[in-house]
Amino acid sequence: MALEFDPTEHSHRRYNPLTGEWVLVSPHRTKRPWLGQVEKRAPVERPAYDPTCYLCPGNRRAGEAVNPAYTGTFVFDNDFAALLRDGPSDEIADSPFFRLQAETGICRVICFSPRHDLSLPQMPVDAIRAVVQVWCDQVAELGARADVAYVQIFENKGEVMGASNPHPHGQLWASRRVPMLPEVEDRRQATYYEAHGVPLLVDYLAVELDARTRVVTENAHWVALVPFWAVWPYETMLLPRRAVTNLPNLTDDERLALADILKRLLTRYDNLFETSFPYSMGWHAAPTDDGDYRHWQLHAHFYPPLLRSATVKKFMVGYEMLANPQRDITPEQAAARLRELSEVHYLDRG
Ligand code: H2U
Ligand code: ZN
Repeated sequence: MALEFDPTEHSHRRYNPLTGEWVLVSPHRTKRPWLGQVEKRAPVERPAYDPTCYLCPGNRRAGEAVNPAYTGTFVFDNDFAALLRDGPSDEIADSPFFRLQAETGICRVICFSPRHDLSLPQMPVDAIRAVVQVWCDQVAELGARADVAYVQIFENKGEVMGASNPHPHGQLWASRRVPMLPEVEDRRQATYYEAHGVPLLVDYLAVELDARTRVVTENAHWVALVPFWAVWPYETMLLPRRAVTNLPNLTDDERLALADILKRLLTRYDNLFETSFPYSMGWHAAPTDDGDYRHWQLHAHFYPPLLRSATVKKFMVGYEMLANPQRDITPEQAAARLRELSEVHYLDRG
C-alpha cells in the first residue's frame, strides 16, 4: 500500500522559485534524543561607551579617521573597502577558462546608534526608523550614480556571523555590476512576471496570508514569514504588502511600519534562546541602473545560524556543500515556534 505523504513525517524536497534551488527537509530527525537541551549563555555586559571601540562616537578608527560625536546614525566609507571607487571596469578577459571583469564600487559602514551596548531590537522604534531612513537615503544617493548598478545593504550580527564588533552596525557595498544572487533573483522574477503580469513575491505573499502557517508577525504594511523553502532553521523573509521595487519608493507610513516590524521580529529572535540572536540579514531590491524592473518586489532575508540553543548552530557542511542544503525542523514548525514568543524583549521584563 502506498504511504500517504505527511510533510511533518516524511523526508522531502522543497523548491525555491526565487533562486531555482532545492532544500532537503528531514522532519523525522527532530525526534532525535539530544534535541531537548537548551543552554543559555550568560548575557555579556557591555558599556554604553567603549573607549577601545572603533565605531563609538569620538573614537579613532584604524588609520587617521576620527568618528564625530554623533548622536543618531553615522555612515562612513569603509576604511578597508572590498571594492575600489576608481579603477578600470572593463571585461578584461572572456575565455571559457579565464573570464575576468574589473569591478569598482563604494563600501560604507552604517552605525545604527551611538550606544555601544544596544542592538536593533533594544532600540526605540523612532531610532530604528532613523536606520530605515539611512538605508533609503543611501540607496537613493548611490543608486543615482552612473557607476553603480546595485546597492547591497546588509548586517552581520554576532561573532558566529563574523561581525568584528558588537557595536550595532551594518554595511553597504554598492557595485558597478549586479552581484550574483540578486542577479539570479532578477531573472527568476522577470520570468514569472512575463507569464503572470504580477511580481512573484506579491502573488506568493497573498497565498501565505491565506495559509497563515508560515507567517510570524505582521503590521499594516509589512509581513514577516518563514519562507516555504527556508534553508536556515529560523530563516525569515520580510515583505511589504504593496508592490515596491526598492527602498527609496517606500512611503513615510511604510518606513515607520518597517521600523515597527523590525523591532517585533528581532525581539522574537532574541527571545527564542534568550540571547542576542546572531544573523546575517540584507535587502534584495531592483537594480539601480535604468532597466525595467517592475517585476521586482523589495524584500529582506534574515539568515540566522542558531539551531536549538544560544550555542548550537546549524552547520552547512558535507551534504550541504556538495549536494544541496538540508534542514530538520520544518519551516511551519519554525514559524509556529517564533509565533508563540512574546514581542516584549526578555531583557525588558520585570
Ligand atoms: P563587520 O563587523 O560586519 O565586519 O563590519 C565592520 C566593517 O568595519 C569592516 O568591513 C570596517 C571593516 O572593514 N572597519 C573600518 O572601516 N574602519 C576601522 O577602523 C575598522 C573596521
Ligand atoms: Zn562602540
